[in-house]
Amino acid sequence: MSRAFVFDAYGTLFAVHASIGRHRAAAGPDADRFSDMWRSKQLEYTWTLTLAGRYDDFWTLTERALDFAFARFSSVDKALKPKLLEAYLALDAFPDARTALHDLKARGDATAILSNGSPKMLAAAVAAAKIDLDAVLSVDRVRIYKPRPEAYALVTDHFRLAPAQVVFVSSNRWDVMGAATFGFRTAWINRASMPEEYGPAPHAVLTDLRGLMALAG
Ligand code: LAC
Repeated sequence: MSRAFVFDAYGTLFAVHASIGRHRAAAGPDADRFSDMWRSKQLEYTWTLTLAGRYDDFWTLTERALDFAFARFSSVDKALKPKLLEAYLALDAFPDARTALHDLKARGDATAILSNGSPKMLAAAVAAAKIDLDAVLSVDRVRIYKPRPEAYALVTDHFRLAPAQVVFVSSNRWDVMGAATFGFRTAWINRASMPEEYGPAPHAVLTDLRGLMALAG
């Protein structure tokens, strides 16, 4: 095996807003802003804790961010908390995820997840989505969040590959930046037509995972 395709989990393979999607009617008119706040606080906590030299696992931060969103949007009923957390453990995979993973593996490339998610969260998400990968790597092993290089090094250590033999796939532009800084080839899955930021440009910018086979063909 001379190449690995490594995927970010949340937002790339799994739809982070699917949790609120299942409870949209109950959440009310602020549902989307509430979900955006939940996601942005979840990420912010990973960055600020890592900068401060601290670590709490991603499930703890996911719950803490959800508590913040409830405090910020009083219109959303706090009784939804256990249901939203339960749904977060079994998020929908994007429709293109299973096919992309299958096709890459069939061609002989290794496939993996590298995620900030805790091992418990990732095992639950992979099982619920019925996807198959060669490795599911969590930053929990090093207790430092992406985009720190120690997190991306979990991939090269696991597969014993040089960074240039890894194609890192993420819908999070900041994650693509971290992966490129580490030396990975990068594919930014820009599902939401977001503007370019950070630089230098990723090796590929795709609207979904279907273009990955052509990229590496
Ligand atoms: C992850 C988050 C950051 O899966 O999307 O690592």
